Amino acid sequence: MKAEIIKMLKERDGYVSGQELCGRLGVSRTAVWKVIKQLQTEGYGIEAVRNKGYHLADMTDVLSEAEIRSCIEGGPVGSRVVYYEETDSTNTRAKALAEEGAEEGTLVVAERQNAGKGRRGRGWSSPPGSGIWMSMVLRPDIEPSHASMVTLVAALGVSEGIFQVTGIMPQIKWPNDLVLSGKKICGILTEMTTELDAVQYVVVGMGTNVNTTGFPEELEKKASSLYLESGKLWKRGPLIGAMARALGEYYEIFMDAKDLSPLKETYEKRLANLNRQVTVLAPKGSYGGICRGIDSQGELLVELEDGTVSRVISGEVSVRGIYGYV
Ligand code: BT5
Repeated sequence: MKAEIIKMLKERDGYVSGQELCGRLGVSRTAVWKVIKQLQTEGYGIEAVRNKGYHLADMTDVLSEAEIRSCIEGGPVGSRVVYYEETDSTNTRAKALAEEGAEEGTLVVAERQNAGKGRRGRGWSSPPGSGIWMSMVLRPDIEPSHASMVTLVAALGVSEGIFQVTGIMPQIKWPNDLVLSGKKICGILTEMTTELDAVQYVVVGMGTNVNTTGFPEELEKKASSLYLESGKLWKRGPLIGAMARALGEYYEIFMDAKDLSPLKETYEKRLANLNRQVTVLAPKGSYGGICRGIDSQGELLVELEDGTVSRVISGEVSVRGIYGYV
């Protein structure tokens, strides 16, 4: 039935009504709806409009090495592009390339990841056709203890790229998420390899939900996409190009200063929960306070009830606002 529904949707420029699908396939509306939901979570851009039916969005948004290259204008990020139709994880691929000597700025992009990674062993849902799953190789001359700042630089770059293409500026949920309307649209995973106390390379993976029309049940409440937030489908090539350019610019500023002092003000403007009550979930227990921004090392400043300021280091902690996930 799935294949038949896809076929019918592909053959029609406009909408196919639910009734027509039910009639042709001899099944109930609920059965059709279930298959549509399933297809959406697999990455099909199916729009469902009341009183009209279902419509498969124009899939001119093709990702390929040539398409990505054509959207990259130079600059340090994207000097080399490696593209996979399907891979385990672009971070794993980028690390393997870095081990083989891949230069700084190498960008690895996949249409689909079958083992997308979040932090601390968590997974990252990466269906084909709707998201940007990419990782870059960096070789910063910084101390290993400073590498976590690269995550904040990446959050600035990705949010700027999104803004330049869509006009929508996501907020940053420190340290590694971008959010819109309180839901996660992007997650960042930074991994580092050191040798003799020096950074050998850093791989920064960025997963952005672009044209995702629906999420698996367990993510529905906390995940969103640029499509769901803007009502528009976006071409991923130009988004990758804008992200790469902005990432490169912020990265150069960061590397000149070797800390976040020149970027702190911009970061704080985008910081979700600035001057709001947050809860810090640390392994030794949780505590509350008011988020007061970041310091030049990228630590989150949380003002406690007695007026002292706690510096939260990313890693083992999570920060929540008082209203749920953000
Ligand atoms: C992250 O981890 O947010 C980092 C995600 C990094 C993904 C990119 S994609 C390209 C590169 N290659 C990889 O293999 N990874 C990187 P964390 O903060 O641990 O969040 C993970 C949690 O986010 C999961 O446990 C889910 O609850 C949720 N999640 C999973 N997939 C999601 C999605 N597509 N959108 C929003 N939330 C998602």
